[in-house]
Amino acid sequence: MSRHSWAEPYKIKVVEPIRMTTREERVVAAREAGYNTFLMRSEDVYIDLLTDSGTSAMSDYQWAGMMIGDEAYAGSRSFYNLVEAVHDVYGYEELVPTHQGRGAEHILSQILIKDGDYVPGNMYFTTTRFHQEHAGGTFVDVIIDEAHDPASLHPFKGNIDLDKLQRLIDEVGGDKIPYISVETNVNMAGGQPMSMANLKATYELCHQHGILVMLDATRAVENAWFIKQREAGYNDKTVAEIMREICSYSDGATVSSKKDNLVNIGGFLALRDPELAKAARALLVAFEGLHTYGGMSGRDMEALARGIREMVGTDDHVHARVGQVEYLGDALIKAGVPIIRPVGGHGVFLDAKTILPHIPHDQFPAQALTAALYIESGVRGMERGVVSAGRDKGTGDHHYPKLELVRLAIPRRVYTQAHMDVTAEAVIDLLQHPESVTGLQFTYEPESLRFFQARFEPVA
Ligand code: PM9
Repeated sequence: MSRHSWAEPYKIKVVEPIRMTTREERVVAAREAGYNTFLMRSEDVYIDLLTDSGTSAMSDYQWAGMMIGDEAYAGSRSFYNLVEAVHDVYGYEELVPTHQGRGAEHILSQILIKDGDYVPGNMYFTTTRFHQEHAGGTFVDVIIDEAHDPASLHPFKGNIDLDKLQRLIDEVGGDKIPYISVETNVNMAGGQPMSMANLKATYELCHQHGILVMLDATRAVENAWFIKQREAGYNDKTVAEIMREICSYSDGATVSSKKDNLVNIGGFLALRDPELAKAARALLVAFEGLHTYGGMSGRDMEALARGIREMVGTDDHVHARVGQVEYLGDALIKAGVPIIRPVGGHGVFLDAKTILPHIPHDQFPAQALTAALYIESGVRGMERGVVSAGRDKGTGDHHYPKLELVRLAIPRRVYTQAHMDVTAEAVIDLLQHPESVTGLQFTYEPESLRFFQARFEPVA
């Protein structure tokens, strides 16, 4: 029988009730949270699309693993299960476990970046750039221009622009670039993949100049799925095979296990070079925990080892995951809502600049739209625009990214298609009256990673 539709490769065994609030309650909740969805209580949210990070539903097999996690301080059996899973699925020999992705970014940045170094990357990520700058480096964006254009239908908007990279190498010299940070399925570009051909070419260019290639493999499985769909020669390969090939063009990776890996907490730095791993472990024991647990408990590591195998166990998993995101994206495209296209792997991104042309960029259109969507519908998204981009360290001015977005990130295996329908209706209804949304101004602006804890009020 040939299949025309896909369906989730699981059925639901446990449910968690959610509660619809009244508009009056949400007006108060938004004001009390300073119009920042990070500062809201989850109990005040109906459909929570703040993030796909740490919000996945684990399988019964993972929960069973939680019961047999080995909580030994040193040499936990669960750690060795994790080492084997990372080796089998990603292909790296050296594992440095951390409490989550930014723990791995911290350690990688500290062991490789010196004051005055440059770290190129395919668009910035907030915590990644923070740690690069914190270590004395300067981030340089070398993603292709199409990534900054919401309407471009380029199939691999996460690609590195090799000319931009070559220009940087010519300008500053390879010895000032310890590594390139290559993100799979680029989050801030809208969950956009890079092609295998581009990754391979990047690896070759970097190795000619003695520059290491470090992946941010946080959403590599979603990237592998897009390669299978879009790149010639990969349709007959499994996502597991494509994953191994992706990692083969790298010297290591940081991973936030709270995404692809299907757990609620955890992460790791994986490396090939044992000497580099030794340097990483020296810092690990000071900042995260012993080298056989990082920041994780034994049960966390057991569930993670199982999640890593499960994410590539069958292609049906990632098909259904990306398929659900596409379902929401397609409903919005059909209704004429401007979103980042092609629809990304982990969420749908509303183009706030186009939706709210009356709000100047320094009054934070995406932050304002995120708050308005919550107030009107109880759906919680996240700003990914000027607030997230922060300020230039030198001039103190806002970074003004070309993309000013509201991200609706879909947790894995959590919501149903009906939740996607309700979300699409909420966005479409709100866009009937975009002029009712007003700009925002800071009442509190943290010095770094300001989007997490900033507070706002409507501009009078
Ligand atoms: N990403 C997200 O919602 C959670 C924090 S919001 C800033 O998208 C990449 C590509 C990520 C990521 C987190 C991290 C950091 C690194 N790289 O949150 O520390 O998307 O586990 O990972 C979030 P941790």
